[in-house]
Amino acid sequence: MSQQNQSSQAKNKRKILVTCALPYANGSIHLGHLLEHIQTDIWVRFQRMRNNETYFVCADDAHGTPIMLKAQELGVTPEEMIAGVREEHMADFADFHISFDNYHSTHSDENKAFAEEIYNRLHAKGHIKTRTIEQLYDPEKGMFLPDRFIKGTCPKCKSEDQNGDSCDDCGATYSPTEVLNPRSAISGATPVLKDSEHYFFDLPAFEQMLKDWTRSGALQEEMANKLAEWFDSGLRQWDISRDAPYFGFEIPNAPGKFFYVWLDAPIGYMGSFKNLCDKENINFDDFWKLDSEAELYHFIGKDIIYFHSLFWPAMLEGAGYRKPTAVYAHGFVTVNGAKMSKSKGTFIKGRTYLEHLNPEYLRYYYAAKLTSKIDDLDLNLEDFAQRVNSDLVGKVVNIASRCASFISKRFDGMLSSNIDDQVLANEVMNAGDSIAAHYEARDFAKGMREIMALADKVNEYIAVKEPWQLIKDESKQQEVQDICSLGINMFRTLMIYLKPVLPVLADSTAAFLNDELIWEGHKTLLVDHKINKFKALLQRVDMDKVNAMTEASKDNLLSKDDAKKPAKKEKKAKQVKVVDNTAALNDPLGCDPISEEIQFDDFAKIDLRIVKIINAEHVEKADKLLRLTLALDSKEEGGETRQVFAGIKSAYQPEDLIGKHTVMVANLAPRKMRFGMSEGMVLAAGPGGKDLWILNPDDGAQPGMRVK
Ligand code: NOT
Ligand code: ZN
Repeated sequence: MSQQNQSSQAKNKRKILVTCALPYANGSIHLGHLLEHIQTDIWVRFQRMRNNETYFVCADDAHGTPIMLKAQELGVTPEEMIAGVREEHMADFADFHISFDNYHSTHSDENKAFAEEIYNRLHAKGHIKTRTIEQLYDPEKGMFLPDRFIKGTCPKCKSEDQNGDSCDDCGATYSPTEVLNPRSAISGATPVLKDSEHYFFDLPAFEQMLKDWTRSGALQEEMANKLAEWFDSGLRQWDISRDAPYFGFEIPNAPGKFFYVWLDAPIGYMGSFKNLCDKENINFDDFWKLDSEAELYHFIGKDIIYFHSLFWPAMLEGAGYRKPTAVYAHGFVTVNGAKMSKSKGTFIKGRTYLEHLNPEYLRYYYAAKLTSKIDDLDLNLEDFAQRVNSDLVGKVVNIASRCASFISKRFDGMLSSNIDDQVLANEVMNAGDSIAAHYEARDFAKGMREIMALADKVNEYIAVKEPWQLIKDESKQQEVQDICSLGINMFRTLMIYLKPVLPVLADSTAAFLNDELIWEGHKTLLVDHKINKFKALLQRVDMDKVNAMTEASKDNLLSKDDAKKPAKKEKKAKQVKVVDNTAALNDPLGCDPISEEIQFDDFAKIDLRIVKIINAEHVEKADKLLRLTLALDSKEEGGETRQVFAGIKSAYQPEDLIGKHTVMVANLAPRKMRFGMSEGMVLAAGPGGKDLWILNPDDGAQPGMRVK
């Protein structure tokens, strides 16, 4: 790098501090937490690759009543319990390659000092108010009860054994004092009302500042809209104190009163960073003082927006610290289209995943689906396997495996000094800026799509050139070396782009190529360069292992709650013969053509559509199946298409089907078959064999029509 270049880089070097939400110290890390940690880690690794001075800190959120009670239940001190959980969390994150610079605890000296300092400053400025409130108290246990520790009868529908603040049966929400026949979930005693003086943070005093900050670009659009609603309904003072016994920090000059866990949780970001600064001689104030030019980002889940976009900036402002540059919220993870469920085995712990699958698969899948929006993200396990196999194994690593053996066997591991196709090389090299912009904007899905489109082009180039044919011709040896060298180079450039997502694959690639894969390397090619022998870089995702993981999740997560619930009565299914047996034929393993009775609601969920068969072909080694390509609308090109395997070979030759119309189930979850993904199901009527009927184009039904 030229000197000029170096100094302009130093000038542009940003100082960035990044956090993700602090996991509670009483539970295991699951795939929901990991969405956030992976998202943040990718962004951080990208910033580091761009030579920005970047720090990534997190901690366990160690305070509060649930943690105190859990420790009692286990017969250990809260300190012992949180120490053990922190070790477990750190190991889980490390194994998913989350590259924290520091992982601390909110139960730390640093955090205590900041919590007291911030509170004292707010107090001095008159932002702390006190007021006596009446609350439910467990006389046996001798403690005030948080809402979730009160059980009783719903005041609206009279359903028994409901929560202190909401009813699972009728969905009503209410105040814990309205619950009928209330009892303490801890001791079973009947709670009594008792007075206590509480400390409040005067949030309404910060309304104007918060409104300005909301419009400063610090928040995603959806979040700013949510805030506008909160402003409309009026800000309220925030109760920041809890009475002893409580596991937390005692409030200065308020014996027996403790900071509510949510007060010192965000301060935990500062505490963890201070702990890092002291270890590594970093200037804390550069990042937190009022006029700091450093950037501060919090990555969080959508459920805790309120704390990060109202309380936290107001506390910082009131205490004379800088506010976050931005708060980035993401949605929740669903698995196979539904909320993670213990009974289905889709409530998957990080550790259980690691026992069965490579963490980089999940990093890639999340990256391929993450946008800058707050939408939920579905981890469809079949799609997960299919996507990782087709993109990473089938596209990216495939480039290296197609080219590497020729280079090592025939050319002594040397890459050529000729560039066989400069246009292709330029296209791949020039994509760096656009891919970087997608990373910066947290639009990882777009970035991954762009990278995979380039991988497709490189594979196409190799397929057209057919080096495996040329190698047989003595006079074409140079050409083979040139083609395979370009292939290896393009693989290298793509791996530079993927390095924030796939740090381990990038490391093995670096070792294979004798190159460090720094970001700037995307602008250059390796010529006359020696590489090492190629070893398999990535295994395909094995669906058996995915299934073993969900099986294992069914066992290890059976909680007390699940055990208590009566098993759902198995409805005796009345069996009805289906008219059409395409479903059975569609599955090469043979599936039961008899199905159970369904309700109207189940039927209404089925999206039946008229589609046009735009291609049909034989499937090698399948005696019943045809591979169909279906157009879901009547557009000539560019419309939505689906691949479906249909068991209608007994009735049709592929060429007879092209141009015909049929009805398909358009919202069936994609399913991986031995021959590829089947993205729906087509319906045909008839007894089977030669007699299976579909629609003719002149029947009047047009593609895109819904079937009523
Ligand atoms: N432990 C909390 C949770 O919802 C997150 C705390 C994040 C830190 O899991 N805080 N703030 N503000
Ligand atoms: Zn109710």
